[in-house]
Amino acid sequence: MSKQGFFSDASRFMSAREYRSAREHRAVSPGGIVLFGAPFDATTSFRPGARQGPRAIRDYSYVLETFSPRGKKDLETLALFDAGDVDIAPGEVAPALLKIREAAREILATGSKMFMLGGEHLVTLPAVEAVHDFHHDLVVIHLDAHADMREHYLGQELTHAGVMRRVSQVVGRQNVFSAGVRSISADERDYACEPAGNFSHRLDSLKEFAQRAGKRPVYLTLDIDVVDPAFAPGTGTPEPGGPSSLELLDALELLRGLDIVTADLVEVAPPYDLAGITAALAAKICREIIIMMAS
Ligand SMILES: [Mn+2]
Repeated sequence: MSKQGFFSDASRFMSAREYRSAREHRAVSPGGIVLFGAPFDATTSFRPGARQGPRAIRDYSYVLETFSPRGKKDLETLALFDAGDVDIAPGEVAPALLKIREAAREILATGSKMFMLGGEHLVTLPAVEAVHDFHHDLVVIHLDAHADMREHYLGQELTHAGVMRRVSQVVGRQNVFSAGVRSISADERDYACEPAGNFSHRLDSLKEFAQRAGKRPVYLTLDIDVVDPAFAPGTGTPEPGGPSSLELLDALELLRGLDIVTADLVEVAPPYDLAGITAALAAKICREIIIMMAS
C-alpha cells in the first residue's frame, strides 16, 4: 500500500503541460484509467458538502489494500493515473459543468477510460456528454436511492434532482438503466417507467441490465446514497431502506465483463460522515469498479 493511499493527494486538476508530460511518461495511456475529482455541490437540495468528497475518498483509500480479493488484481499493477481535481469556482453552475466537460474530453482524447469522484450528482451530466461524443452507442447504468428524473426542481432544470432526466436526453431514455431506486415523485414515475423495464428498486436487476448492455460501452454512475444510510450516512439526502455495503458490493459483481468506459461515484458528503465510514466504503467501491474496468 502506498503512503498516500490508492490515489495521489492531488488537489487540483493538472495543467495541459503536466498532462502532456504524464502522457509522455506513459502514466496516461490508451486503455489506462484516469481518475479525477469534480468538487462541486452548488445545486444540492438538502445539505451541501459533496464538494469535499474527492478529498475524503482519496484520504480514506489509505485504509484499504490495493489488492482486490474479488477482482483478484492489484491497483498497483494497473495503468491508473490521478489527474487531480477540476478547478471549480464555488457557486456557479454552468461554468463548472463546462469545466468538467472539458476535463473529461481531454482525458478521453488520450484513449483512456475515466473514473470521476463527485461532487453532487449533477457532475454526471457533463461527463456523460463528453463520453457520448466518443461513444454514440453509450449505455448508462445508474445506481441511486433517488430517481433524479425531475423535469424541474425549485424552478431549475440543472440540479442533482433532475440529472438522470438530462442524461436521458443526451443518450436516449431507452439507454438509461436505473437500479436501487426507492424514492421517486409521482411525476418522475411516469417518465422513469417508460419504456418499461429500464427502472427498478432492486439491485439484482443489474443482471438483466448487463445482458441488455451486452458489448456496448457503458457509463456507470453510482450515487453513494443507494446504500442504506446506516452504512453510508455521509451524504446529502439519506434515504433509509437500502442495501448494505456488502449487498452493494455483491451486486456490482453482476456488471463484471461489461465494457465500462467511464464510471463515477457521487454524493459523498464528508461533513455528515461518521468516523469516515462512508468515505472508506466509497474508496472500496472505487477500487472494485476500477479493477473491473481494467479487466
Ligand atoms: Mn442521485
